[in-house]
Amino acid sequence: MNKNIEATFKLLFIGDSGVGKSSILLRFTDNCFLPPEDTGATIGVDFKVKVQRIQDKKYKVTIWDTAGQERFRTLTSSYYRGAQGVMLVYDVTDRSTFTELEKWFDELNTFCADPNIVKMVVGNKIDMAAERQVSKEEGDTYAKNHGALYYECSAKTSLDVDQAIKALVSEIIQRPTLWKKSAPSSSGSSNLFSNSNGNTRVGSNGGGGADGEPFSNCAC
Ligand SMILES: Nc1nc2c(ncn2[C@@H]2O[C@H](COP(=O)(O)OP(=O)(O)O)[C@@H](O)[C@H]2O)c(=O)[nH]1
Ligand SMILES: [Mg+2]
Repeated sequence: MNKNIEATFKLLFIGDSGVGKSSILLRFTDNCFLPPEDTGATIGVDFKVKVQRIQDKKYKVTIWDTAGQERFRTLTSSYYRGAQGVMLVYDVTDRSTFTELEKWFDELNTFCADPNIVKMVVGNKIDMAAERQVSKEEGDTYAKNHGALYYECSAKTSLDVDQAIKALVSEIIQRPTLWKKSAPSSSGSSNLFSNSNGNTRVGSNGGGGADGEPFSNCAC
């Protein structure tokens, strides 16, 4: 399978606790949504892996999730290292999580200085339309002002989850300087295992590719 993989990308989620980062990840990789009482206990892996097909080419996408450290704002540089794409997630029904994006952008810019890294602001929980506190237009304008893509989605109904991640990966593909490097990165050791459907789990700190594929190697 690896012979057919064009490249391996590292994406990661940041944003306040409770906005739905782990739920988006689970929806994308396993196409399921856990009830609220199960999310805290069950979710909290380092990263998950999924092969994404774009224009007849296959890309291995490793998506990193926090195990709750964002609550204490203790994400470290190793979480960010080697990422080509970042999703800054907020909850459209909770304006404070939108306001807090400013701090997440600050942290991202501190740890990831590469101006080419693809950023995407994601408004989640759009299934709760009656409770919406941030309009699509406001989210879109905010993202544009920060040089980021913008998507809204619902991990619960699955609306636009795949589309958002696919758009992020497509944008990374458009920026080959982010990932077409000849030499392996020394910035992190990879410890990646995927099962037979190429679709899960296990990680260690640090970024990087796997199995001789092109390495993620951004300047962060
Ligand atoms: N209605 C709704 N609830 C969601 C959605 N995504 C996540 N949640 C709920 O929001 C809470 C926090 O989700 P979680 O994925 O743990 O957020 P994280 O802390 O950012 O990883 C949980 O109770 C989820 O069930 C969504 O799209 N719609
Ligand atoms: Mg989580």
